[in-house]
Formats: sequence, structure tokens, C-alpha cells
Amino acid sequence: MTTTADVDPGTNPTAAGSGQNATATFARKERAAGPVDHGRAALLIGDTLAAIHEVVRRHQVTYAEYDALKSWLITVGETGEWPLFLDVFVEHVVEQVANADRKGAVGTIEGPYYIPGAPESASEADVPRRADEQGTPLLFQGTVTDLDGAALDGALVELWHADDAGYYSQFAPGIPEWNLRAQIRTGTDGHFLFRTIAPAPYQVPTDGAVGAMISAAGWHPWRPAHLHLKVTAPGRAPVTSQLYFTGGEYVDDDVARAVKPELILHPTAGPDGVEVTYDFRLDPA
Ligand code: MBD
Ligand code: FE
Repeated sequence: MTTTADVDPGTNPTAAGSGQNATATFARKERAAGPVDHGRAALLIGDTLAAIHEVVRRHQVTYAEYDALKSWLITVGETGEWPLFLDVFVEHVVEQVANADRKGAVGTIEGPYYIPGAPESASEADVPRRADEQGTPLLFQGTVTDLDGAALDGALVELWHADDAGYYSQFAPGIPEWNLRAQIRTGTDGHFLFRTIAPAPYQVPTDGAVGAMISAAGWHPWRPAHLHLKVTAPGRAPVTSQLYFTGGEYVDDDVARAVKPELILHPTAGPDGVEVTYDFRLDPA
């Protein structure tokens, strides 16, 4: 069994390392705490249990399989991989339901690796990266507008993404704290411009319980290369999104089912690397 104390302090990323960090990050998140609605709780809990009972009956689940499930659930908790598991296998449906009525920019799942409070710039940002950062230089720009296309002043565009090896700062060892994380506050023209590098595809850690489940099922553990974004503006509904690269590996077969056609970028060659423009139209709050 792997515990926090076992997490490799060096440069070798582990499922438990990123899992414990993702669990600690989620614990810091502000969540609306209201009174428990017992009717709603009974409905959701009751229907979830009924769905599990139905699978047991339909597939004649054995005690060996039941014990394997128990053991797996215990390990996922111990290694902190619940945020990873839920965001990869459940969040895309929650996002679909939550944002079904949007008229502006479509979004997708947030995933487990968002951290608020990245270094802020006005209008243009050199995204923090190492002197020897690997990967194709990427110039990513756009405009934040309302549904009518009017530029939004004072919008916040947050960007975070994996490096050229598929790792996120603050969730894999040996990467500077804010590496490949930045946020831009737009001016009156609503424009933002990030200078960064193109990320690599992301692999769900294969050495942990979530990876073991994926390989037991014979699936692949990959997400296509993606940029994460969160765009907020006064009086507007915030959007959490991801952008993918046309023709990229796994764009048509994301393990997290988070790709939508509207989110696929078509970069062009620039003087230094690749360039792409993508605008965000925000719904009213
Ligand atoms: C990721 O990088 C991610 O974006 C999601 C949704 C899940 C796991 C890892
Ligand atoms: Fe991601």
C-alpha cells in the first residue's frame, strides 16, 4: 500500500503523489454549504444504490468480485485518487447537465488539476515556464465578449496545462510551482494573449488504482493534449473549458469523454512555433 509518507520526493511522478495533491487541493475548494435536502438525498442515494443492485443481479456478481470491488474502493481512497476517478469518469455528464442551456461558449470538465491564484498579467502573458521548457512554442490569443460580440472589460482568463511530458505543476514532483499556469485580466478591448508551449497528451497514472481499473477493463488511459481555461467576467456566467488540437492523438477517443467539436483548435504555423485564436462569448449571469 502507498501512503503520503511513501510519495517519491524526487522527480518520479506516482499515482499516489498526484492523487494526494489533488485530494488536498479539493479540500481547499470553497463549496456552498446549505442544509441537507433529505428528499433529494434519498432520491439520489436510493437511485444510485438501486443501479448498483441492478448490476449485481443482471451480471450475477460473485463474492470474489464483490471483495475485489471493496479492496479497490479502499485503495482509491488511500492513494487520494477519488478526484481523478470522478473527474475522468463522471464529471463530463455533470457538466453536460449543468450547462445544457448555454447560448455562448460551450465548456467542458474542469478536471482535478486547477489551482486558483496563478500569476496575473494585463492583456498579455508570458506563461511561466522553465528555461529549458520542452515543446512547440504556442501563441494563443482571443477576445472575451458578451453574446452580442461586445468586448468585455475586466474579464479574467485563467490558463493551465500539462508540459511536454504530460505533467502538471503542483501535481508532479520537480516542476516550479506556477509552471504553465497564468491568468490575464482583459482591458476594454477584451483581448488576451498567452505565450506558452503546446502540451502533450495526458496519461492517467498507470501505477495506481484508477490505472489498474482501466487496464483490467482493457481500455487505454489517455486524454488528448489540451489547454484548460476558466473565463469569468462581471455580470457574466463563468465558463470552464478545455481546448484540443485538430488531428491530435486521442482527440476522437478521450478516456474522460470531454472533447466537443466546438473545442477543437486549428493552429497555424507562425514565425516561432504555432499560433491560434479562440474567442469566448459569455452568457449573462
Ligand atoms: C486531466 O489533466 C484532466 O484534464 C482531467 C479532466 C482528468 C485527469 C487529468
Ligand atoms: Fe488536464
